Amino acid sequence: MSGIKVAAEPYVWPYDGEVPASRVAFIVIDMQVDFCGPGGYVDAMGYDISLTRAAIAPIRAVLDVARKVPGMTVMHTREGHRPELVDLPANKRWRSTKVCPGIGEPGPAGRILVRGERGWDIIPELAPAPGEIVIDKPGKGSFYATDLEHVLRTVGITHLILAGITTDVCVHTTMREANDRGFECLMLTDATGATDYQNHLAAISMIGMQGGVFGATSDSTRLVQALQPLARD
Ligand code: C5J
Repeated sequence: MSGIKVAAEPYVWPYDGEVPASRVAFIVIDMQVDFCGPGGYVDAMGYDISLTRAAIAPIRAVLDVARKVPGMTVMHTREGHRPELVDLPANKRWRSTKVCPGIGEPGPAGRILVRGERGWDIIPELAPAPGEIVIDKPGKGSFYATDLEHVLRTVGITHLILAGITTDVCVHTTMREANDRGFECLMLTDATGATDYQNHLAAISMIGMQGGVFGATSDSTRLVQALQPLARD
């Protein structure tokens, strides 16, 4: 086998047969302290961070092999705002204060979702390797107000494999944005996680509708199996 082909639902991914690794990006979304670390935003809001932390080991397993596949791109995203909060829409700010602490306010890991603060950092276990692309975004989707699409098209990426948190918010929004732009998407169900497990399951179920309305879903084990024959030490 010379390309990537993954057992998935509701179809073997991708739709167009085997895709060369050089046209595939593995995108790890928002694995930041604020979303899965102790003292981060999600923790401060009172959610159970074991649900978002469940994605860490599966992502790590994929990273270990994806980094050895010649030509495959690994990318990371971070949600966060400028320290002056000039890119924080008033409605997002207002809503966040309903479940305190609000975005921009001090929390145990620094100002919530503010660029440069400890909580905004990607967790050390999944830190970007030298040369991996990091996209900073002010919203939930990774395409909005970023150069992600420009970078993907410039590098020649046509297929995206999505992991990270949270399944129902930033991962789903990014998958929908990517799908509308013609990128062929695969989301990994065990390498994602939500603050509410039922929402995680619902987000997976939505992808499978209409023959794969946003793409397909698989898991880290099946992706690693598909990548291993292409990996080089
Ligand atoms: C959220 C995200 N859930 N990364 N952000 O607010 O999904």
